Amino acid sequence: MPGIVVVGAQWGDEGKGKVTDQIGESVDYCVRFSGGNNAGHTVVVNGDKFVLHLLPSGILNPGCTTVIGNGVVVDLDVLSQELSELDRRGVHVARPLLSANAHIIAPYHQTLDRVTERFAGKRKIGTTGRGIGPAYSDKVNRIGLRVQDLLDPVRLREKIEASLEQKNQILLKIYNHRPIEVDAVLDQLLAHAEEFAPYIVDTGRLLNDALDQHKVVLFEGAQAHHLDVDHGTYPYVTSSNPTAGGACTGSGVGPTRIDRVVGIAKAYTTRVGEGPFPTELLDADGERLRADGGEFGATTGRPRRCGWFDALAVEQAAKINGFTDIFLTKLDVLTGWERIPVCTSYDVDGRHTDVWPLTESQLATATPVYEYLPGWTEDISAVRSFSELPKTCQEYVHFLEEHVHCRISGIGVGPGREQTIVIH
Ligand code: 2SA
Ligand code: GDP
Ligand code: MG
Repeated sequence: MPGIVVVGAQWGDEGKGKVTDQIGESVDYCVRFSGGNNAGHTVVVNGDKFVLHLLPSGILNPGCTTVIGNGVVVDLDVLSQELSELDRRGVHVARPLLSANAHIIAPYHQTLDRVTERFAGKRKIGTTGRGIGPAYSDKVNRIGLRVQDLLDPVRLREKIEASLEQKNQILLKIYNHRPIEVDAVLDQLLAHAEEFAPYIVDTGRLLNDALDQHKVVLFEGAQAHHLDVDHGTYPYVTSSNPTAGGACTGSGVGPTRIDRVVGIAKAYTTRVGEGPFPTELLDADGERLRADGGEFGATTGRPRRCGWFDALAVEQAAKINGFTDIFLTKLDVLTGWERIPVCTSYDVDGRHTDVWPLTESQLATATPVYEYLPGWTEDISAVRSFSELPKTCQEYVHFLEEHVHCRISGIGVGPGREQTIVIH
């Protein structure tokens, strides 16, 4: 199984970091292919908690080479700080290899992200404010800065000048923001040139060579299916393709190299930021899920919106991403509910549907229709085999499998690496 893709099946924070780290014990390369430091991937090793933003979650496994692919947008300050922080905690890791074609998040991208959100009023997206959207929009507009530009300061300066010519007009005329100086940006970026230059490589060739040698390469998704700019709940999405196809374009390997696509789904649903969320609970039940699951943003600390498992949302993700299997996380969080609702269809304008709605307007009016499953009270966090789970808990898992049309191959029963049930 040399090429494995791990992607989120809902709206993010499903526990991709934990699963990637856990599978990472047996992989040679771990690759981030989309997003940037908007991601917050939590890994708990022997009780020590690490929250990774740009570093691939395989970094804590000795022997795993980490790669930041061309599809990622890189904040050099954050990358440098993340590495120093690990060092400070006594965790000495090999630096990630950086794609020469990955784009750089410049300070003006962050400024634009924040002012745009501030002035958007009720049209705001609820971004992480990390400059992700503006950096990707420069990439598509062909005025972006790339990691390889660190190797050519003259070219880098020209690109910053070109970009700022446009940005400063927008900032001044629309947001009444003072102009940003070319030199300040150039100095801030070049301060990292020496540090990262030896690690800038053609990561596409490197990964293809590794796959030719039957090495195991894991492509780690950030965010999730329903935050994908093409397939997600547009416009309330991130600006990249966190879906499985993005693993190919965002790292430079062809679809023929991918053998397995693992969807990570939480046993309930959460979302952070604005946008539709049919099964959201705005009552005490939602608060209980948030408290029991510790549902707060791993990057911004924002409280996550919580709701019941939405089988239509995960079934759609399974289909579009071609999941070979699903890893169901945080099942332990559902312990203690007398009955657990699962959304198996929507009522859309008086019409019943069991597939994901076609349009934004239909999704906006979709009302969830629930089926109720019996809960369990036993603590399952120390369970390591499926047959030891309470009967009703096993039934819950089988019910989800049936409704998302995909096999569940693993279950998370706690944040620790070892708190995992593998189903053969
Ligand atoms: P952006 O910043 O432009 O990517 O925001 C656009 C939307 O994407 C959502 N988004 C996320 N949703 C869940 N988790 C993410 N990572 C952090 C975490 C989030 C945090 O692990 O908790 O700490 O707040 C993430 N990153 C982006 C975002 O909420 C917008 O809806
Ligand atoms: P990611 O962005 O998908 O990597 O997920 P986050 O790290 O943002 O959020 C997932 C949270 O759930 C983290 O705090 C993890 O430590 C935690 N977690 C992951 N899997 C499990 C699980 O099976 N049970 C419990 N209780 N917590 C889990
Ligand atoms: Mg997260």
